[in-house]
Amino acid sequence: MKDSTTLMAMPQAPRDFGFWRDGKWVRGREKAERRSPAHGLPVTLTEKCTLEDLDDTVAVARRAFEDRRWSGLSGAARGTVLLRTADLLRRRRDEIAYWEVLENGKAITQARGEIDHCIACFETAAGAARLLHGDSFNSLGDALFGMVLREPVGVVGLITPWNFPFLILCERVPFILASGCTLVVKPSEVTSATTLILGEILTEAGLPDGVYNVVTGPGRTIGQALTAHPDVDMLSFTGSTAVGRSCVHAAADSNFKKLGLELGGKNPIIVFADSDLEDAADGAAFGVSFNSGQCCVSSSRLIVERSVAAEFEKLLADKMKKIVVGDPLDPATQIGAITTNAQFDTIFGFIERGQAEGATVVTGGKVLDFGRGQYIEPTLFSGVTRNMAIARDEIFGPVLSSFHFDTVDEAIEIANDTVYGLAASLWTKNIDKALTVTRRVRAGRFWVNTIMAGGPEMPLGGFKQSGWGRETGLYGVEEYTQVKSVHIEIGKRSHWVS
Ligand code: TXE
Repeated sequence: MKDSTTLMAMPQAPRDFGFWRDGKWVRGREKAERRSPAHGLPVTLTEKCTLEDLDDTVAVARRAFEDRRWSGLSGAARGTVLLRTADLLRRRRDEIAYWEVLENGKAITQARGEIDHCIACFETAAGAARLLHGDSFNSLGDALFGMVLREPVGVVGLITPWNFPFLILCERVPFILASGCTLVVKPSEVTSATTLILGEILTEAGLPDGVYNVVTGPGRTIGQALTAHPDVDMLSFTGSTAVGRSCVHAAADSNFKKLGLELGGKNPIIVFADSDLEDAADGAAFGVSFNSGQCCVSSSRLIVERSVAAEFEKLLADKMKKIVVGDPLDPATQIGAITTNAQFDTIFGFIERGQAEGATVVTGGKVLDFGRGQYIEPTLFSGVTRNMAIARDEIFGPVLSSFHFDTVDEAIEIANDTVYGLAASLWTKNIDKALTVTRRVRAGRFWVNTIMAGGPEMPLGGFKQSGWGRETGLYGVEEYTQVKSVHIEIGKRSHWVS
């Protein structure tokens, strides 16, 4: 780790945030302190909202929806606010990236790249707001005409996690706003800063008060109450599969609110012998280590053709050893700290369990001690069997388990041997294999000869226990709409009662 004087400075004192309601800051509740996971120092203070705060905030979002101050505008007018937001984000890019790093522990260069992606989300959604449309049926006979309207679903509750606090927010908020909905957002209690800053920015961009609101506080109180709230029309949740399941129960027990869920993954990266092995090794090193592996689409299972397995694992291990782990405020750092103590214990627990169950560490496996913060080396396991915990469970850390195959069918069978279906990556120069595997592996996002590529034009979301619904692109706007069928009679009615 470099001398701290060569790095960006830490804040003198923790930044003190209110929560964001009806276009202004609200303060005065008990405070929660967040310490930087990379430095161990306090960086932010946020409000612990009460259940009454939540009710009041949902009521604000409800009023803003019912009086049509936002949904009543044209798509073009909504798009203009989203484009202005993109401009303001561009101006405040470095500031937002800085707070993201301090609360999350991710590398500063990565965080800046994420803000660029967020800007692109707002720009894409601005266009989508203008393009959103329904359908018509001119095929119902001369006496009847049919229209299908898309209407905003209403008040949306949005619960986001700590791994990509701003990116996951921006893969949803602009698309929800494009649809005409209003929002109550509950960010993770450890990474709330940038979600709150977005409130200020949206208001400056001209978003009417009460359309975007943020409550802060623990998931098990405020988050849980939002999932069960009878006046929330739709809940979008990104986080653990266990809490996702509790959202389904809460929706059923309250008002059958519509749900969007993005949950865990156990994502395969399949490498055929005919691929460019150097490219594939680089892709795998990136896929497992990016954001310290705390990514729902991180590569977690390497499935490599047996004839090249030894050569490939060596290439990959050499790459993984060269990844620069360190202080996230250092621009040279590629991966920073593990975001929470609990996640650090989870990841290290899996590394110990993998060894205890008989797998072999090819590289990594150790905690990196820089005197402060919590860091884990990118880790590759070989000799993994399919019943081991590291083969089946989401680790959510920089840990990759290697499996070997002999045939295309076997590669597909191993890839599908999971309850999850979020993402998959495939490396081959053979078009037949590429298309066959893409068609038969059950995952919501697929990358061929690349990994974690793409932009907000394309939809994202999971198959199987990885979730329900899709975010981003026109799909991501439609997700937050309801479809209404309108039947219009033409001419004189043929009477039922004579
Ligand atoms: O997630 P939680 P945690 C996975 C990953 C990780 C595990 C646990 O495997 O190791 O989940 O992480 C809010 N009702 N992912 O415990 O608890 C919470 O405040 C309503 C994958 O941090 O699911 C936060 O805002 N909300 C994932 C959000 O849920 C509740 C990203 C996520 O926290 C709640 C994160 C409740 N009862 C973790 N309890 C991905 N898909 O990217 C908590 N929350």
